[in-house]
Amino acid sequence: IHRGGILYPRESETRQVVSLDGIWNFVVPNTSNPFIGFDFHWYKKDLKEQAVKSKVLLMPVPSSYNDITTDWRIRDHVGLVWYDRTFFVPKYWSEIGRIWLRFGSVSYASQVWINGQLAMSHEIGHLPFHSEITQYLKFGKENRVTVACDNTLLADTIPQGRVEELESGRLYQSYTFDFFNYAGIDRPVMLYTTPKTYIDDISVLTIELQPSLALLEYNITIVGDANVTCRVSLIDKHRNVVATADEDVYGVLRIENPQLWWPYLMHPEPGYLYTFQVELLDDYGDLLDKYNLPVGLRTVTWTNTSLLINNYQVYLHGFGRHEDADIRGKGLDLPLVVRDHNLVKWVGANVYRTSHYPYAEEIMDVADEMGIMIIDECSSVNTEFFIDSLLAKHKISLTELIKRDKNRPSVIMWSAANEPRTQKVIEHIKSLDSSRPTTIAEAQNVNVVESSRYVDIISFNRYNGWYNNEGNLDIITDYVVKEATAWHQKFRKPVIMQEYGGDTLEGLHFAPGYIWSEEYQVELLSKHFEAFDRLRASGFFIGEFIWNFADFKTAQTYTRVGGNKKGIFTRSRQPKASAHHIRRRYWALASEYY
Ligand code: BDP
Repeated sequence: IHRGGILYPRESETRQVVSLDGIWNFVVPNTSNPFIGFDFHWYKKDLKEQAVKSKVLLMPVPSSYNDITTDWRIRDHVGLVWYDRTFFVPKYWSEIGRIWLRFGSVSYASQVWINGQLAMSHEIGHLPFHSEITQYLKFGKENRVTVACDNTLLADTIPQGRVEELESGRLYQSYTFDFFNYAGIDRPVMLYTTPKTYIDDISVLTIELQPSLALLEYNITIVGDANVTCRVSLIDKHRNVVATADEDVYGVLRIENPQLWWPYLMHPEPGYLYTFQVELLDDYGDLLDKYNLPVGLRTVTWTNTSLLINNYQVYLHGFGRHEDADIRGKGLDLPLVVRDHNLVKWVGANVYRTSHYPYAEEIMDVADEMGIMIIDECSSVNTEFFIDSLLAKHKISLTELIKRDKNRPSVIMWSAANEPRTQKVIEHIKSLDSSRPTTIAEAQNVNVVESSRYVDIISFNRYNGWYNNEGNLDIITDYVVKEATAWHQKFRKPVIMQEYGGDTLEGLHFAPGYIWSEEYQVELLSKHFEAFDRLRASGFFIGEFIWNFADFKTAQTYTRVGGNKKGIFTRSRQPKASAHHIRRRYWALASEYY
């Protein structure tokens, strides 16, 4: 596996990108021998040639495979599945340098063969991986890519789970996290080219903002010929070059009268992006490689009572979310991505947390562009204990996440999730990026938690009027005020209510509000709003996040009717009464900025 940068494949004068998305062949091995694909080297020939024909299904990529068929055995499958497809590589590609294959994510452990040769493997879901595959390709001919994907979750996988054998002999995956364990090739697959000497990674950071000046620090990694000139330029929306440098792979650009990246609702033109253009030139001044990275100029700073973007205090009002939809599960779906962000804007939210794993890069692109702030969470949820191998993997997942998202202006905070040995994880984040604050969504009581000692911002999740005191709306306001205050007093840090809410079946009405009805959800939210207003007056409370943006699918349990229904939008992204209610509040909060 390639250990360098993980830049998103972008076309340029020197790079070509070809999508391998589409309908792939898909086989679920017979339960009598789950390893049959390895025993019989399924990667050496087309799946259609190997497996019984009726077993080869059509599987869209990107998509989770679970809800595509009508077979519950595929929905609840535990273990390996196989994918393949063929593709052509033009003859002239043999002259142009390097060919790469990149998966936006495969959930979870995966191995990839090109023409029968193992080309790469990767373990953690929700994160991209790529490798150079030039040496495995047949140029000017048909090629085959085969993927084996294993969704088994164990004590040392991320996330964790347990596999039991039922009396029927079937394997059953249990897990404690509250979202369906979707699996498969769930994000885009891209074939792309780079020259032999290429731009491997870019890091940018706004290091200073003065009234009419911004300083942007950059660091570029080049692989290949060391004798190249690296020229960088910052280009604005009107294609004007506003700053350039051509001395080194490291430097600081000075941008006069910069247009800053502002969060949505804080500026008439939020989400302003420049293009950070990197060019590699040879001795004759000829272009070898070129990469265009969208960047936003903005700073994030924090104190023990506040969070500041571009030196302005922000109040965060948004959601916890999921990548989840009917049929495609966690598969990337661009219409849904844009619809979701339009709803985020409609409701007047300025932030969301990527609970409980890193979201697709295409989603993050939309947030960057619209000025929606993101608390970027790594895939560690409900971690019950830490064995060394799990800690090592948790660090790998954070490294991969930060490498992927470090340049995104939308990412204003890293969330390391919940677990006991937090200190090591937070130290690891700080060693990779100290420019953003860290947090952890704490579900435990303030008196038993020590992990928040290490983070910069306290986040707590609490279900008053739901898991605690169900039906008793009148206790909510005081409980929330007391608890948030206790967190601040114990750790002297800014505090966010990172999750609160209640399940609501759309169309269920009761007056007065009764648990599960739309009225109850509205009242439950109102009681929290009262608490938040009191807390805001005390100065350390910096954000409110409703759980959840939309209804989502979970494992089958008797507490979930068709999934978790705490959304203010239904799973098909239509508003419940609560959405209209929140909209009034969020827009009123936003009016304070202007
Ligand atoms: C929280 C979890 C979240 C669940 C939520 C709930 O962080 O994943 O979906 O509870 O039960 O504690 O709705």
